[in-house]
Amino acid sequence: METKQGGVSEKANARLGERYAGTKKRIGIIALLLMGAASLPSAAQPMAGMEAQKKTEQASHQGTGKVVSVDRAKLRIKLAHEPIKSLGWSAMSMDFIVVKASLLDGIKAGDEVRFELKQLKPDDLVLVIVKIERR
Ligand SMILES: [Cu+2]
Repeated sequence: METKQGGVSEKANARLGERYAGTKKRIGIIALLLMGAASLPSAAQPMAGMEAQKKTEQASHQGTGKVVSVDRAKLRIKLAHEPIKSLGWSAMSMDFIVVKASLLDGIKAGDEVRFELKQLKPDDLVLVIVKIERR
């Protein structure tokens, strides 16, 4: 039992050593990357700022598709949408919620539409339609 445990811990130590060596290597790479970033032309800096700002906003996604059915009272619309790359969604038919009934004014089954999906709250998993128009 004791010898077995000793063997295990020796192995664990060896593994820890490997991992430490790996970490050192990674730190070296990170340092090189940071040096690279520091030497980037200053024109790239506003872009980095914009990217950071984007993350604090709620994500918005554009889609296109065909209206299958509309349920104004329930704020629902069923769309056969085309792939939405920004979400990694393939084409499918599905129900969406619209933020307000007036968005559905003049929208009926069979219409070809373009729409915008948005999270209402940052941690919301549900994306709702905030804009929809015939195309
Ligand atoms: Cu879908």
